[in-house]
Amino acid sequence: MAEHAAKVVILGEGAVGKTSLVRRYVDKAFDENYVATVGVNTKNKVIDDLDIEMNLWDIYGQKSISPGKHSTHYIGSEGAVVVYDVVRRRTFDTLDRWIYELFQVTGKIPVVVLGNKVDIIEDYEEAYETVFTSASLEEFHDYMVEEYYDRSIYTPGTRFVPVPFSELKGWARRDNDFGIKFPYFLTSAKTGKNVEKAFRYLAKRMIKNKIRYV
Ligand SMILES: Nc1nc2c(ncn2[C@@H]2O[C@H](COP(=O)(O)OP(=O)(O)O)[C@@H](O)[C@H]2O)c(=O)[nH]1
Ligand SMILES: [Mg+2]
Repeated sequence: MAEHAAKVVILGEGAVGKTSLVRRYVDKAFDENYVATVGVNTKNKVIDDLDIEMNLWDIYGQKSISPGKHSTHYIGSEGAVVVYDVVRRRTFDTLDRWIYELFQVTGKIPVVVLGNKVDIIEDYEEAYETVFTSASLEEFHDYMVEEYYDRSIYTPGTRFVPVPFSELKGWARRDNDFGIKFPYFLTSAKTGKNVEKAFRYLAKRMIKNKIRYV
């Protein structure tokens, strides 16, 4: 038995990669096929050297947030991973609402914010030998439609608008509704980039938080 045990909820809009991030972290695997989560899946992960067992609650993604719908699943959470999709701005714009809904139930608890699917941007930059921030929005959108509409990861009609890193930084440092500096990571469940690091960071914050209140 680990010394610490903590419930962690994974939040964010549908198809941002919540299930994939947990799968990458716990099972070291990735699947490009999108299967919407039904109900809630939980997985345990022990970090031996931190002596903590995290009980990860992967809550079903849906098209958009509807207040109160998830609240019962938040009860008892000691930390949260809040995820958006770096190529769909809409999923970034609702971060405040997800966190607000969470904090209503749990009070302020440690949160890490993940801008997921950063591999898509890296692939784009490699293909065009440019940075996506210098691409026109139309060019980026056309690229995404060309590359991704025939895969199951996005439904046809999806609007692709990338979120610049500077905006994530600005939101996490000051432009959020909570007056909190949120730690943030750009991740890829596909390549594994920063996934381990992000969960580990959250684990450390939760341990600190617990010790403070014991
Ligand atoms: N390229 C890429 N695709 C991803 C990544 N994470 C998730 N996906 C894909 O995005 C879709 C939705 O992922 P899923 O984990 O089911 O999202 P959830 O609804 O938030 O649980 C699936 O097709 C995944 O394969 C990522 O980091 N990179
Ligand atoms: Mg899911």
